[in-house]
Amino acid sequence: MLRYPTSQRNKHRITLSDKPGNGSDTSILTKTKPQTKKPPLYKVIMLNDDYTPMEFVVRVLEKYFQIGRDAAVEIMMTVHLKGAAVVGIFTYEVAETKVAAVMDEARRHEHPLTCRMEKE
Ligand code: TYC
Repeated sequence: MLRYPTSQRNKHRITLSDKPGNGSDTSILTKTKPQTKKPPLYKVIMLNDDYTPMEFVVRVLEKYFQIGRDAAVEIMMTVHLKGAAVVGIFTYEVAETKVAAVMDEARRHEHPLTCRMEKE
């Protein structure tokens, strides 16, 4: 059995013996790992279609993803030629908001433009 040296033992143990009405030495083992958990990330993926105008896609990329004109044209062309491209990586709520905004803008202009989110 692997044991910590006496000085390290019970380092992460919180004793509740001073709790009123509790004369026992009840204790809780806490996590040793530092709490630096990163949130899960989601890719936002733009999909190609045959009808959405190229200029509309470029404008959407500029407006909702803060992508500059040249990069937006490049990403749009990647989608057009390859069928799809990742346009950004975000936390769940941000990705969900961007997908909804793009889909809504497309719907309002009656374009079939679609984008999805996918867990990294
Ligand atoms: N394929 C479209 C066209 O030829 C352009 C396009 C690009 C559409 C990217 C969607 O996500 C897209 N007009």
